[in-house]
Amino acid sequence: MAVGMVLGLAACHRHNAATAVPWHIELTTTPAAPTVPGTTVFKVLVTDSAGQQVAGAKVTVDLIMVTMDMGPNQIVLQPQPGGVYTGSASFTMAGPWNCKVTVSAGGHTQAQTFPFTVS
Ligand SMILES: [Cu+2]
Repeated sequence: MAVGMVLGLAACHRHNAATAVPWHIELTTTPAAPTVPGTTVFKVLVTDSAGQQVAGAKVTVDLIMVTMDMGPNQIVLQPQPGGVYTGSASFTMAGPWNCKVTVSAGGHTQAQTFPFTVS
């Protein structure tokens, strides 16, 4: 008796970029605990689901205060070697913030939010 195998999931969705989604988005900041006043450096590493670096992406970071509307505060990160993107910005108030990282490449856009407490 033949045993049927269903392999359809692996090919269910393709994008132009030769990267397997979903991506893994990793954010590190310097300093790790941001302060006001102060400048925070944002470093984002993007890898695909196969562990390969995602280069040539547009990466933005939106700083969104959780407890009130502080207005838009978005930076566009600059590409570095190795699927890394960096930039710097300043938080405008102490308290709870969300850093929304948005990555776009090859027709795929993926966002991830990282919470920070700014002191
Ligand atoms: Cu505020």
